[in-house]
Amino acid sequence: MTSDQTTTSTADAATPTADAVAPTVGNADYRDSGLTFPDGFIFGSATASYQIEGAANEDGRGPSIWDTFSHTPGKIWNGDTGDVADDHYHRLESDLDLMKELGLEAYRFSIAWPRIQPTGTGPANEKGVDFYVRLVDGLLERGIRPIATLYHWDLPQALEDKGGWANRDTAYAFADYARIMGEALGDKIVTWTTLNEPWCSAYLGYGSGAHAPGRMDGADALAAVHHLNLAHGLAVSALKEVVTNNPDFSITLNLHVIRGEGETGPEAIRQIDGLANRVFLQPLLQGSYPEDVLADTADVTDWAFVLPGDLELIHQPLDLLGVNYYSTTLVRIWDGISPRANNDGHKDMGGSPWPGADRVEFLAQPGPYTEMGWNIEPAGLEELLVSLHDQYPALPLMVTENGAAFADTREVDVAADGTETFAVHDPERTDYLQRHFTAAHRAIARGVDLRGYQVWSLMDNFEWGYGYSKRFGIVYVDFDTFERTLKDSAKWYSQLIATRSIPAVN
Ligand code: IFM
Repeated sequence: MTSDQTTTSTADAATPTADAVAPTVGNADYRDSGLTFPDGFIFGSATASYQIEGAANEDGRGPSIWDTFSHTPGKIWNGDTGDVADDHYHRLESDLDLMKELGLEAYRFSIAWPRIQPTGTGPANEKGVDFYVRLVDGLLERGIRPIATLYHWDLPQALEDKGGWANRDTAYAFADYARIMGEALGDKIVTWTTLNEPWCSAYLGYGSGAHAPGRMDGADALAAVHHLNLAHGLAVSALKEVVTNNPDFSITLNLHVIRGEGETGPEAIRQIDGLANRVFLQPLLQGSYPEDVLADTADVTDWAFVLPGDLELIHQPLDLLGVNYYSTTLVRIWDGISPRANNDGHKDMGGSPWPGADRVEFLAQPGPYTEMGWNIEPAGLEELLVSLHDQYPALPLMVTENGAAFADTREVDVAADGTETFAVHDPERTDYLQRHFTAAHRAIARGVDLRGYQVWSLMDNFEWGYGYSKRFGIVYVDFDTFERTLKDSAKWYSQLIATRSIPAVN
């Protein structure tokens, strides 16, 4: 396999992956306009509770691992926290109006578990539940489809104190919480997502230490992988017992599109594909763990936390798979001579997010890059969607996150009549979105059952370890006044939604 051959990251280890998908055609070709999306394709935007809500100590909300982590010196850029974030909790009605103004057909939000159960177990906090009832009712009144995620990383701190996701009990607590939310919102939610990006929860939270709770232990990270998978299965079962409206049940994964360099590329791809992709896809969709991952990680853990019957619990029928895509990954096996790059696109806090794959080296990739330093590669999205469809043809897909951070600034535009308005000119983000919507359209043209696309993110927000320094929103937030301003990319997206056709970029 040569360095310019590519593979998508989702194939079964037993299947040769390198040529599963036609080689990419490059970024330059991903700038079409005029492509029309099929009827029923759902255009929306996404956020997450800790990143936007604020009101961290209000109405009975308990502390989450992100409250603890963000208040720990040295963990977050500039010492930022989610205490206030976008103040969305207090601006719910005007934010809902903004979504309506944009023409969103769906809104993907997450529910803060510690608002519902302040210590992670026990009865529901009615004020917390009420916030999400108001949110969902507000969406439905405006004709916007609610896509609810139960867990986007804000674990109640009290559960972390008992071991967090490395403790099996957390999976059962999660199912109880899912049941509470199913009872509260069950006839109103059309798509339930159990977990957002369990890769991040497990490996960044318990392996590298870049995310809350900031632990650095490979065995704990792998235990967390399993308990998150188990939590998903138990939560789907719990929801099915209580909801009445036949919704879609889903999970969202940040699957890695992995390319290999040189002769060792295929082996490095196999290892990272196993840890990043197959360790989730295979139990969820086939009811087993990949044998090669168990072997690769045998020095880290014996996987004794997988109990008889667990895989049947995990392997629940899925109606939809959520796909979050931003960039690609380039790997090879470290030859022991060049300095090892530990940069896999996330903050380096000292631990490894790749237990058992110590010899895999992550290489810099050709640009252009977003403000995160992530390479812009729309071909990767098409490859990923096509590859998933090839492997799981009956499984509908949705892009549940895609977007980009750029260094936006708000300006005052003066019209011919002297009227002054705020504006944010973000041509790089519009260009990024145009290329990735084109990639999604191409995937549909190649037969992929792609049901929709949720742009990350509706508004600038708390970008985890990077605090407020990275702006992913299509809506600009002034973090002093909390005033919202539509960026040019938001206006472009509105036009796309209104016409269902990719607009040209001016
Ligand atoms: O902001 C995050 C989001 O919470 C999860 N997916 C990736 C985004 C950008 O880093």
